[in-house]
Amino acid sequence: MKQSERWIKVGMGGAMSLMVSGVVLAFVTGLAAPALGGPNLLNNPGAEAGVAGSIVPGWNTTGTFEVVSYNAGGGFPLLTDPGSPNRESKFFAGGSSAPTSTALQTVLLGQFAGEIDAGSKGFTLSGWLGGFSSQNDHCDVSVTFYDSAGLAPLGQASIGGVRAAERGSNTGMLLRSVGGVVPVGTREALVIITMTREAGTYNDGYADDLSFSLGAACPCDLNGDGFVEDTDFTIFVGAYNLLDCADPSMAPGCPADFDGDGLVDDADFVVFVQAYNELVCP
Ligand SMILES: [Ca+2]
Ligand SMILES: [Ca+2]
Ligand SMILES: [Ca+2]
Ligand SMILES: [Ca+2]
Repeated sequence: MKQSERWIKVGMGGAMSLMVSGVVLAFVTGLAAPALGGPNLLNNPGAEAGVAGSIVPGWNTTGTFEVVSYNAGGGFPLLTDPGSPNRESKFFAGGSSAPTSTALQTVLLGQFAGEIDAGSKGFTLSGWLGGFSSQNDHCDVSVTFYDSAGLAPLGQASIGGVRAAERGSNTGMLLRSVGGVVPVGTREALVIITMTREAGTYNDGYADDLSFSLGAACPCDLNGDGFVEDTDFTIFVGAYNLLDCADPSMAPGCPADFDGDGLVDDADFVVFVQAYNELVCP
């Protein structure tokens, strides 16, 4: 990346906050937050395991939930249709006939108990969701947090609702994302994909490249005072100027690399700006 392509010009002094505000106006809409922090905890998140039309490894399914190959014909999504850049060869679909098809997977979170109970663990649920042409068949994905007994729901978040109007009546999938703080007491998370048929006989709720990951509850609060403000921005700019997490001058753990790709770059700046705009940590 050329330095001239980077957004922040270090050393602007008092102009920094103003510039951040301008970027908020320009970029805060239309960008889904990337998964922050840790790895994707889902098994078979992109439908690549197993065989198309057969059982779906990693997920317990109901209805006619199935895996379909891109370019399968019959109006199914093409490899060139809107969707995940990392889609590989298969996606999830609602299947041949059921008006509602589901797939669920439980993620055990006991290894994170300490941070969860301190209220310092955040989560991100994301996925590419969509449907067929002008039909309103769609996909919703929810995560519900449970205690150690697996009985009492402690909280829930969901993404979905990518109906025809949101797709411009085109076949394909759009990225949706939601995040928050993992409720205190959580020991497992139940992720449910729900495909809903609105038209025709085939349930054309589609999904690919789902992700459920945990990270810091407020990763952009780089000095840990509960707010994302100018002090954090100064720290961020220092890391942005170094760019590479491998730089010996970078803070240990490279905390400003919010999307975990090994660089502190414009993608991280977008994440920072969103948090800066909200100011107070969740
Ligand atoms: Ca896939
Ligand atoms: Ca349909
Ligand atoms: Ca702060
Ligand atoms: Ca990064």
